[in-house]
Amino acid sequence: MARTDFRMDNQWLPFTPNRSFQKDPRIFVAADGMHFTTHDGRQVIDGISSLWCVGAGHNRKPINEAIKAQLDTLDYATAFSVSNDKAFRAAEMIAAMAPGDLNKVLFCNSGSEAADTALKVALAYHRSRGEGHRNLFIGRERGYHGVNFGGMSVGGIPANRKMYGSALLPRVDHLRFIHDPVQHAYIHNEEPVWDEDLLLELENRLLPLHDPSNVAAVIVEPVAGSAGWYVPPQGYLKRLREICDKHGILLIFDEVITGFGRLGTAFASDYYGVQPDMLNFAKAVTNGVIPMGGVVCTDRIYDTMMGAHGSAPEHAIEFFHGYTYSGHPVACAAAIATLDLFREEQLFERAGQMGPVLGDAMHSALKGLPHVIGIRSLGLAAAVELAPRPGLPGKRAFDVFMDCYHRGVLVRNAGDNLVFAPPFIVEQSHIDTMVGVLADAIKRVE
Ligand code: PXG
Repeated sequence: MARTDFRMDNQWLPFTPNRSFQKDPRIFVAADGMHFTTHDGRQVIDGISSLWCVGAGHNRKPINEAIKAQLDTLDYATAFSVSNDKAFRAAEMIAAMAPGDLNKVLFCNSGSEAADTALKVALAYHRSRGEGHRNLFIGRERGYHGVNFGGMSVGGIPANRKMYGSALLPRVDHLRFIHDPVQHAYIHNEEPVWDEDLLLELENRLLPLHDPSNVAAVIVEPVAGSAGWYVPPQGYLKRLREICDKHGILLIFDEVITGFGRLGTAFASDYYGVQPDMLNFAKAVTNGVIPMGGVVCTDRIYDTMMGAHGSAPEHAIEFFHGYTYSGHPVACAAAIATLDLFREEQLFERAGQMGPVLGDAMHSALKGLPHVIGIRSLGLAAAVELAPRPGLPGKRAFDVFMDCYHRGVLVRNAGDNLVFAPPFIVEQSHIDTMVGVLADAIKRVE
């Protein structure tokens, strides 16, 4: 049991097994660079950038200083019918980084809100064009777009459908998942080449079934992140773009994980050379320090929405949506400082360089170990998949996660995957420790 001088009776922990946590608490009290300090004074490597957020590492002075300065200048201003200078500047920087004509940023506060915002833009956009019948969404099995009802509906997480299925959006269908555990169990910084065309199903089954003229948008994560870092087949996203274009369907990339450097480029959209109509972001945009999310839309979407109201009085709101904290000045100050820091320290390039180092270490240390049935690395993230313990899916990976934590490494267990996605400042020595500790834990686990 931990030595704590605080009560632990009142926080109900999110996405956490609360009962086991109470028996063996894992509590951080400080962080710097690549490391946390725990409540009992130990150092733990943040092997997952605190769930894909902290690209620049912890406790970065330029970000902290920008936040402090913002608090002393403009702490908060409402976002509706007025705005603030930092929100315009942050939007300008994000639009400049985003590919092509993705130039219009709608701010929100999380990836979940970004998902719901993008789905609402899709409905409103089609309605503005006189195609209100386009109201069906297509997501993908095992997709994760957050916890709100829209994101859960287009997501493909079985536990969500089990628990909340009765309240999910009705007009949704799903693409097949993008994994072949036989042919492509091991992927090392490459795009797997499939014999089969995974998107034939969309063209030959889903679209004819629903009629393409009823489909508002397809939403996918370019690389399936929280499911356990699953990489799309070569050409998949390009072909998805072509199919959407052919049928007037909007394509939404959820880049909450892949956005801001994880693949060594600003966005996965750049990595794959495919531009969506909307791009969702969150997490690393502020280095995780202050909540922020958003959706970048094309000029075409924005112009259409504005044009549709050409005959409406000028005081009419064109998009009936927004959050109290959309474009919060403190979050925007954090975003501005974070994006400056990414550029000054060339951290995306660094993520691109360190990715193969992580991938090499994972493949060479873990392939062939007991229970290992797959390893996938791309960009600065890598996953090892374990065979599930019979009757107890996820338990083997959970045990490995706990073992690693106690030996000073924070890894992410996702189903029976263990995933590393370290800050971009990671060094070879951290990778050696992370992967060494993980390998030992896998050797020990039953
Ligand atoms: N979209 C994607 C692609 C995400 O990965 C969200 C939306 C939701 O974001 P918020 O900010 O509402 O949590 C996410 C969140 C994991 C893991 O294990 C990943 C996320 C959340 C929790 C765990 O990789 N991503």
